[in-house]
Amino acid sequence: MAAQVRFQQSGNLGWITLDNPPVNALSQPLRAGLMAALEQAAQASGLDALLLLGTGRLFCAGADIKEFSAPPMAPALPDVIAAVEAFSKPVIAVLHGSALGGGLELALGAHYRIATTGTSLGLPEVKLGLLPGAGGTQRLPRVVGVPKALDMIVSGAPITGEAALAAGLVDTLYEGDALQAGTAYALELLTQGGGVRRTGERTAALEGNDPQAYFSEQKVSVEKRFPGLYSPLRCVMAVQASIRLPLAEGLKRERELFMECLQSPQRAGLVHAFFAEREASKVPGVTADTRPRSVEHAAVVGGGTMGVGIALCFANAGLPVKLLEVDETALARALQRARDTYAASVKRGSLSPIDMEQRLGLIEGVTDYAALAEVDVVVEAVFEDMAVKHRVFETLDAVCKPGALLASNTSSLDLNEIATATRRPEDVIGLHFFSPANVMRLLEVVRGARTSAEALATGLALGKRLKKVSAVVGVCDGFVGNRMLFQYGREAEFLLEEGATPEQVDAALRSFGMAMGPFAMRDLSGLDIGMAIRNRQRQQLPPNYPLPCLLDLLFEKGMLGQKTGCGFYRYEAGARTPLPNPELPALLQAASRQQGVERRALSDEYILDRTLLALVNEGAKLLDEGIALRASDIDLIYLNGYGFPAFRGGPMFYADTLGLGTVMERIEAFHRELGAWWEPAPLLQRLAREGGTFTGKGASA
Ligand code: T1G
Repeated sequence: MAAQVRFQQSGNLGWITLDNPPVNALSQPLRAGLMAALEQAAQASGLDALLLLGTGRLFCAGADIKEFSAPPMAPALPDVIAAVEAFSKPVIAVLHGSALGGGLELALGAHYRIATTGTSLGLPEVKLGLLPGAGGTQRLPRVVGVPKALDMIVSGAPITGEAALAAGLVDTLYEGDALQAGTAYALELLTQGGGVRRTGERTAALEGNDPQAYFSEQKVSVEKRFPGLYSPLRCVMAVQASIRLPLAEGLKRERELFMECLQSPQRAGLVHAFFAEREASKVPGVTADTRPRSVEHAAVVGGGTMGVGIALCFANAGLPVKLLEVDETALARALQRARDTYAASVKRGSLSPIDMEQRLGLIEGVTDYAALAEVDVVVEAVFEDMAVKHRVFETLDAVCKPGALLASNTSSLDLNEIATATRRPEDVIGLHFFSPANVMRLLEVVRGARTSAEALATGLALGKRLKKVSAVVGVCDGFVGNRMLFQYGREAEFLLEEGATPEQVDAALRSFGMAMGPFAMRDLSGLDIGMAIRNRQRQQLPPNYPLPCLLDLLFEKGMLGQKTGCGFYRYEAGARTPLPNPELPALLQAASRQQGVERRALSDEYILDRTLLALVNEGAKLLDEGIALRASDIDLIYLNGYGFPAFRGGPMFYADTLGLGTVMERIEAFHRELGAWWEPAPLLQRLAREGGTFTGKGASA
């Protein structure tokens, strides 16, 4: 349905309604409609007050993000908001659901604001690599004061209606119908002689602070909180203008800074990440008519680190969950782990003791499979061994009710093989959580060859309920995330045998924006895990696919990473800070000799290409094989499960910003130099030849 804006009047009261499903985004037609409706209202006779309302489930989600890569189209949102503020009669914004970004800026142009308790009010532009570009950095400080405004703008975090009332951002809270509440408020306002109250005529307060010193501190703090990010600092600079300049000048300064952010490649990456998260929920074969099954009771088989983490996910979502272990001793250990995990959150202040007990009350320890007979979903999280998983699924198949979703948390074993242990392969799915499962947002939903659309829809709905970011993947060794990680980790290790040090490789990737370098990450997860995978690969790989030998040398010395105090790095007892491992230089030399490689100096750029393009090439192969549905799903997986910097958009988006012709040249050079591992993916070859991109966005995205 086309976007539309309606002006209506009853007696001395008028109201303008935004109607642009699904979120009343302020697209060009909606902005033009608003200007026309304001003109109508100005001409209306006998009008004493004007309401602004949004149809549907929320007031307004802000500017239309889809318009950012197109040239700006009049009327610009700041001009629309200026027209609202200049209106000759009191304008009241009646908020519900969400008032975000330009939606809240529109409400700030109104003279009064009322909201329901649960309304979410925020300026999340910084999460898109932007800053509020329609007056938010100038008007919000004038309403709630500089410190509160700065906190909201730099964090991008929304506040509730109640918090907004306390901050003075809304004038009152209401319940029930927005139009009725707005009408009642307007009539009461007029009775009390309330008139226009223009935000722009107020001053931004910074009580008791020396502005120069305050903003200098804020800039330092923001640089520390958001290293490498472009827009947070500009948010501070824009808010600073609100106390130095009158509104008109401040808006000009805001616009300059907004345009700088809009042109930044970081905005392109972050906007891509925003849409990637929403695109991932669109899965072939799963339509709006595919009804997910109801999930009210869950179970987890296996009370190890992952099993307990998964059980906490269910408890955190308010779902009762049975946690099954083999015997009382193992069960007691698992339940204690759950309690300790929550206790750590209470200690940090992120969970109340009452909530802790309430959530623990949802976790019931059991040792008999019969207790799982009525649950709606079971997640198996036992040892990564096919025989063990077969036994578990045979038992679940015998015990669980028809229609129960039987999920495996396996990180790389063949889900189709696991499904053969049951008579209901259509109900078998993979739910690959990432450790720690109760913290990491990513969930790979693994679609088996015979997984039904309904089971898949149920898995996706469950992921949303657990507040996970889900991506559907096909069955292969390592699915999407880990299969790409194998390539990345192997290349990083080869670089150590060719001349680099762990410190250099990790620093290069951290400066690129990775949350953690590959060697610090492997010390954290434990080198024994990598060794088990390496041994399996050795048995499977043809001879022209060489493997590094350094890991074996470390493993032979019992250097398994943090768990033994020493791996690629050394760790003081009880500490996690990576320190140089004094024995490593000799091991690097030994590995180079064993591989017959002459050590040489490697540049950071070379290190980045060897590691990041290994991700890109494997991602392209996963797309070729249909294991990943779309490039943005791969990006979503890497942003939410592997610490890839969101402002880069993800490995596939990053490749697009380099240009696939350039990427192809570099990979072909590696192929010539390094052999079979660097065979360019067919999709990459085709796109590079055709001048295409993985994500449909080029460098100028
Ligand atoms: N523009 C365009 N499309 C949007 C949109 C937006 N602002 N917000 C949501 N959508 C689409 C989304 O892609 C999805 O599409 C559908 O709406 C439902 O969204 C000048 C420059 C409001 C909390 O950052 O946070 O204002 O997949 O699945 O879970 O200063 O949407 O159906 O095709 O997320 O109920 C600032 C972004 C913009 C808010 C609702 N505003 N949106 O969540 O639904 S920049 C934001 C959200 C700006 C000004 C600046 C959420 C939501 P599809 P959904 P939801």
